[in-house]
Formats: sequence, structure tokens, C-alpha cells
Amino acid sequence: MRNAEIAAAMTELATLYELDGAVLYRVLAYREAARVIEQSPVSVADLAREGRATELPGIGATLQGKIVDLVETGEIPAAAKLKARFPASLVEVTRLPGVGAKTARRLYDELDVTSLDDLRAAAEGERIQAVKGLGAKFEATVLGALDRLGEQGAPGRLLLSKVLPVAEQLAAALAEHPACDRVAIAGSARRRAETCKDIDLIATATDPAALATALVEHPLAAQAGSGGESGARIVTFDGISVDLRIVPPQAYGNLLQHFTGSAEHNIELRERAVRAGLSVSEHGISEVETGKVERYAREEQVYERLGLAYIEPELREGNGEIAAAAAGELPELVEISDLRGDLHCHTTLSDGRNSLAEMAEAARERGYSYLAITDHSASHGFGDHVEPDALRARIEEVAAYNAVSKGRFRLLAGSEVNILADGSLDYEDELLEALDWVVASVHTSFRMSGERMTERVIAAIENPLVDCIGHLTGRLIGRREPYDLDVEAIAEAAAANRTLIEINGNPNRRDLSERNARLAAEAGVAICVNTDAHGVDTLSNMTYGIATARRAWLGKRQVANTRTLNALLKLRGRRP
Ligand code: DGT
Ligand code: CA
Ligand code: ZN
Repeated sequence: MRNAEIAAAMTELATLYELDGAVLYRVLAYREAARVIEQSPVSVADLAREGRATELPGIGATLQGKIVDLVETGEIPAAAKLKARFPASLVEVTRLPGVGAKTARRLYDELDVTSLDDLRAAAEGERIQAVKGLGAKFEATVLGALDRLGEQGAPGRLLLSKVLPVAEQLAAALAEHPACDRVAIAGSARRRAETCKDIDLIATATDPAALATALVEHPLAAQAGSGGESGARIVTFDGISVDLRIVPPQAYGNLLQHFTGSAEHNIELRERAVRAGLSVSEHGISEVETGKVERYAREEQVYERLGLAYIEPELREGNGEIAAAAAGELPELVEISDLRGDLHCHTTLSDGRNSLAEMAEAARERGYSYLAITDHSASHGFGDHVEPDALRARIEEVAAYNAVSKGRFRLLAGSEVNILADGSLDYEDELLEALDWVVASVHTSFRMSGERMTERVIAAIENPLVDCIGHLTGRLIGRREPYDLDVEAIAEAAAANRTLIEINGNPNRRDLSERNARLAAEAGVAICVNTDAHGVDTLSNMTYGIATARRAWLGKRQVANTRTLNALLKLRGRRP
């Protein structure tokens, strides 16, 4: 039995326990076990049979026993018992984005919902809004999620943060193989899109069949598809499809260009080529009249032959990049190494996982010269909130840290304050004035008209004590729609008041979106790219924030936190 199947059984058991109302730590323990099992490089079935699954972190004797039951009998008795009570179609309901097990159980108890079909009927019959605590907005969310299921099929698209590390791991493994000449990530992952359908890899090899076999036999490969001279296709343990294409070295540039896409970009490129009497394909560029084919080992040569400057992959979306390349007007895109600091992160004072000192140390290790500590404010809805006295103590702590670090690296004493429903903030002005850096975000009362939400955010932008707006639209990619906002009006207000707007690098958010970020920058808003890290590990989410900045065509100058701290602080409306 494959690790992926065991992990899936553990995830299902966690959901069943949750439906049954089990204590949270038990549910979380099974979810964590599923993650560990899925990522184990060795067979967990073999380990369990030898009584050694307990060597894996988070797996104790009980779980070891359950894995043995599963491997030997094909099912876990505890799961079988719960399945007799809760139909399998109810487990599907728990997986619908925005629902979850607790809500599914309420829908089951109160409305007899046992399947997605029941759920749709209940939503369409406006019966969900009658359930206390769910409401009309939730009912609309359910209908939206059901419609999206219909549109794109159950698995949906995968976040870049799920796909990219796997793509990089596989590319690195192939690069090390003796038969490998060159290998690159192509497709939407190379373009750093928000979501990806799959991983596309391109390679050249001295022995193509051997390289294809290396992918098929890679420990991450759950189901080996085909492998041969021209490439291989696998599905990883966590369900990501991977396509490897192995090509002759003389056409590597053509292939990489073609399979990087996007389809829209390639179509426009071909149209341009046709007007010049050329035909572009993955195999080369041919002259229509003579039939002469040219192949290029480097991607740059493909663009050069078409009279274009090299176009960075993040721009290849058919948003005007070809015309800009032809006119020599492409922006020089910001790079992650241009950043000098991060202006939004959390510590254990609110809902973060690391201390101020640990976050500071990690930021210094990344080569930053400043970091704003912005724990959640007093009325925050989840995790610990920070009372005014605690924030005053934090300001002292930051001052003490900076006194010792002698100006080479500076912490900014900050806060991520809530923009309340009426546009006011949840600390007194006097306290906000004592802070070095104030991020203001919407975290509560999402349900209001676009007009009122826009007024609410603009009130915060106009507040002279606000330096930056956090995750403007509140969207969660694939899970929660952005609030209804007039982004143009907001950008205009932010530019006029010299309030920054962040690109939040959390890969679930990437908010501003690339479209909004481009719009805001063009309106003259200073953009900063932040991680909103809740621990030292997620300071690396800058990768995704920068990906969005680049996809928004932003250059170094438009990204405020590429500047020195003094220059950055001069950009904002309030005191320098
Ligand atoms: P995805 O996988 O949906 O996240 O997005 P992509 O862009 O990775 O799309 P994918 O994997 O279907 O194909 C990779 C690239 O190959 C795509 O960006 C452009 C190129 N390509 C694939 N099929 C076609 C096609 O039918 N026409 C054109 N013009 N290009 C194609
Ligand atoms: Ca793809
Ligand atoms: Zn936030």
C-alpha cells in the first residue's frame, strides 16, 4: 500500500472524528500524521509491519496499530464504525471550500444534508440561511463553491506554494542524474502564476530513456505513468501531475519557450511571427517562403529572431508584453535580492510562533536591514490580542533591541491594527503615534456593500497615523472571494495621502493581486511587498510576494521596501 493511500485514510479518519465531534487535538493529530506519512521517503506500510512506524514524528503506538490494520485488512476499524454513521457523501461535503466538518455536521443535524446534491437543494431552497449562525452570505458562498466544482472538476487548481517546491525538488534530482544535460521548470510554475494545474519540466539528456526512468522511479512518484525516449509522466504522492519532456539540445530554447507559455502569449507571438513571414512552433522557427527551419538552444534567441527583447516568464500572459518588448519598453523587474526589509510580521505576542528576537535574527540572516513587528491589535478576532499596555511594553522591547544592534539592523515597533466597520482603528491615536509603523487591515465585519467597504478602507487611508494597508481585498485564493471594493478609488486615495499598500506574500492571499498591484502602481501608489509571516519559516513567502510584484510589471523603484529605511519612511504621508 502506497504512502499516499495510507495518508488519505488518515485524513479521512480525521474528518470522520471531526464529524463525530472529537476533541480538536485528536483531529489535528491525525491530520499531522497524514502529512508525515505522505512525505515519508520510505514505505510506511513496510515500517508499520516491522513495528517501526513509531519512528516517524507524531506517530505513536495507537497510530502504528491503525496503520497495520489498514495495510492488513484494507480498513481501519474505527473508521469503518464511523462510516456506518456518516455516509461517504457527507465526507465530500466537508471538503467543499468554505464548509469544513463542523459546519457539515450542523447541516447534517439540522437540514439532513448528506451529500453535495442535498447541499445544493438546501441552498437553492434558501434553507441554509435559516440555520442560526450560517446566514444568507454563507448560503451564497456555498452556491459559489458548488458552481466552481462544476466548472473545474473536483481537484481544482493547486497553489503555487504547493507546486513550486516539488517542481524544484524534482528538477534538482533530475539535474544530478548522470544522463541529464539540462533541465528547467516550464509552464505556469515558471511564470509564478497564483495556481497551477500541473508541473511541466523540460530537459535535454545524453540518455533520454534513462532520465525518464529516473523520474518514474523518483521517491515522490506515486503512480508511474509512461516513460520513454521523449519524456515521462508521473503523479506525486500528494496528487500533482508532472510532465517531463526530453528534447534534442539544438531545439531546447524553442521547447522551453513553447512550454513556458502562456497559451495567450504564444498565440500573440505566433501572430506577430506570421506577419513577418515566419512560423513558430515548439520545434523551431521556419520561414514560410523557403521552409527553412532554425532551431535555438537558448530561449533568448527565439525572442531575438522575432525582433523582441527577452521577456521574463512572469510577464508572459498576453497583457501587452509583446508590444512592450517590440518597442523596447519592458520594465526592469524587481528582484527578491533588491529587498531590504519586510514590513508586516507577527510574533508570539499575538498569533505568531516565534519571539521578537527570533524573527529579528531570521530577518538579519536573510540580509535585511529592517523588519517591522506588527502583531495584531486589541480587537482581533482570533489568537491572542495585544492590549495597549502590552504594546507599550513591546515598544520598549524594540527600543532595547535596537540599542544593542547599533543601527546596522533596525526593528520597527509596529502593529497590524483593525479597520473597524466605521473606518476607525482599535487603538487610541496617542498609542499609534508612539509606533514606528502602522499596518491597517480589515479582519472583521466582511459583510457590507462594496460602497461602504470602500469608504471604510479610504477612511483608514486618510488617517495620518496609518502607513500601510494590509491584504486589501481579503481574498483567499480558491477559497474566499475578494471583498467588493472600488480598487481604483482606493488607489487614488492612497496615492494622494501617501499611504502604502502591501502585496501580501502569503501564497494563499497574494493580495494585492497582480492586476490590482499594477493598477495601484500606475496610479502612483508606493507598493511594499510583505510576508505577513507568523513564524521564521514563512519569512520565505517573499518568493510569492515578489512573484506577484513581477507579474504586476513592478520595477525596483516602485517597491518601497527596496529602499533604505530612511528613504522608505520619507515615502509615507506622516512624520519622517
Ligand atoms: P496550467 O498548467 O493550467 O497551470 O498552465 P500552463 O500554462 O502550464 O499550461 P499547460 O500545462 O497546459 O501547458 C504548458 C504550456 O504549453 C502552455 O503555457 C503553452 C503551451 N501549450 C500547451 N498546449 C498548447 C496549445 O494547445 N496551444 C498553444 N499555443 N500552446 C500550448
Ligand atoms: Ca502546466
Ligand atoms: Zn492580517
